[in-house]
Amino acid sequence: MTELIPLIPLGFERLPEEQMEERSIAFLGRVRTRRSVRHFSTDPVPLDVVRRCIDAAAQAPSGANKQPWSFVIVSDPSLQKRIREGAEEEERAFYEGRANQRWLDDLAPLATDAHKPFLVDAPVLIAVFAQRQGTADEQHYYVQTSVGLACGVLITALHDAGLATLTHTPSPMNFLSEILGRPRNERPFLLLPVGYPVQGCQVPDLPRKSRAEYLTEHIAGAADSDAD
Ligand code: IYR
Repeated sequence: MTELIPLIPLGFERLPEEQMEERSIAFLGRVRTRRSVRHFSTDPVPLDVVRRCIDAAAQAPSGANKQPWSFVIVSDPSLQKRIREGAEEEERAFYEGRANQRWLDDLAPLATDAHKPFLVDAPVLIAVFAQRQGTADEQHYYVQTSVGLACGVLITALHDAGLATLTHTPSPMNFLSEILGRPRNERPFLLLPVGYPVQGCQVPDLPRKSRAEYLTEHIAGAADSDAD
């Protein structure tokens, strides 16, 4: 017999519309200031804050509530050095031929290259692993979507807490599983340097798309017009 999960009251507070406006405006203002940072100060960061942001990420929804993610905090210079070496080896292969010309052309304006000093400068790396779909005793669902959602919460929580991140995805990242001794059912998903930007840090002046470019609306009764 299937055992149903017991139900509990939701505990949802309806906010007055004015407060909803205020909060959404304030949140948008804060997330608008998030940028990927490639130049980190070596200053240490409060690890409890980092752990709490990971707790926030672990509240993300996931397929059948399997929560198919593992997070690893690395704040050990010798491990960070090995991770840098592993990443730079993959990145050299990427920039010297694995990437197609179109991809290299798209990256050229960002001036990225195979050097990854941020992997040792940042006081913390968070390695995120995705637990594979099917193992002998458990099946996972929508793994990429679930772990991606958790990572979205993670970078937003870290930013909101006053920390800078870089969503770094050297590919392939098998070296991470080896260095960190992860079980075989876990695939590396994302490597996230976390810290403070270096003094005087600069970022490329990247535009975001405008609402008209990313939002389509179908609203009952609304005039179909470009007027506003
Ligand atoms: N992983 C490489 C290349 C790279 C790829 C994308 I897509 C970017 O947005 C940025 C970089 C690197 O980290 O340099």
